[in-house]
Amino acid sequence: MIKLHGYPLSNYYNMVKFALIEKNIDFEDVIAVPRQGEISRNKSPLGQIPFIDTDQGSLSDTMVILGYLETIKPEPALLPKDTYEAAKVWQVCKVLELNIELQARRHFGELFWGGARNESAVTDARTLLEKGLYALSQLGSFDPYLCGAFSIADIYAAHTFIYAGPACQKVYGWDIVAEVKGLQHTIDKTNARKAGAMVAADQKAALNTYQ
Ligand SMILES: N[C@@H](CCC(=O)N[C@@H](CS)C(=O)NCC(=O)O)C(=O)O
Repeated sequence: MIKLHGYPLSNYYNMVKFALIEKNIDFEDVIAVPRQGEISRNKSPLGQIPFIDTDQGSLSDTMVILGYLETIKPEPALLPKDTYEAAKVWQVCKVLELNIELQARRHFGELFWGGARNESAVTDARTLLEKGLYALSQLGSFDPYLCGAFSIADIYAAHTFIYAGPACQKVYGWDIVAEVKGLQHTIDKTNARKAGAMVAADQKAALNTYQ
């Protein structure tokens, strides 16, 4: 059985958990908190969560894990059957990762731990965020989900904007979700799914435990 390592305040961990639940894949949850030095570098070479144990060994990086899960259990599908349409879902995920999540993450210290503003990130992160939001507007159909049918892109988006939104609000006074027409609606639909509610409940319960 797959073991999922991480903890429910991690948005990346929550993406993988969401997919495992959606795909009805049995898994064992193993709590691992990076700041508590609990990450095996043999299993997760960058020392990051999430990572999974499979029968063949460990795997880390959320997008890699999501692709792996889709391959080992194609149904219920979280990717379009059409190869090109599936590639477009991955393209959206890359934009979310590189231009939204990683840029907003540069402000997480201020958002979560009251750290000083990351002044060197303020301008260049914003430029990349603007590009990312434009790309999402271009790539998404938002009808009814980000890329049409519910997909990995929706899981990625919901658990990117969950922290990226408040971070940009705090630093820039900027509502980045509102910049992309239809995005809030698809995030709400994603969070309203059974898996979304389960992940959110665990995240809420963890708030008191891990901060
Ligand atoms: N590229 C990784 C990023 C995962 C990541 O940044 N995880 C955070 C927790 S949300 C972490 O492990 N941080 C500790 C560290 O980077 O040392 C992925 O897609 O899974």
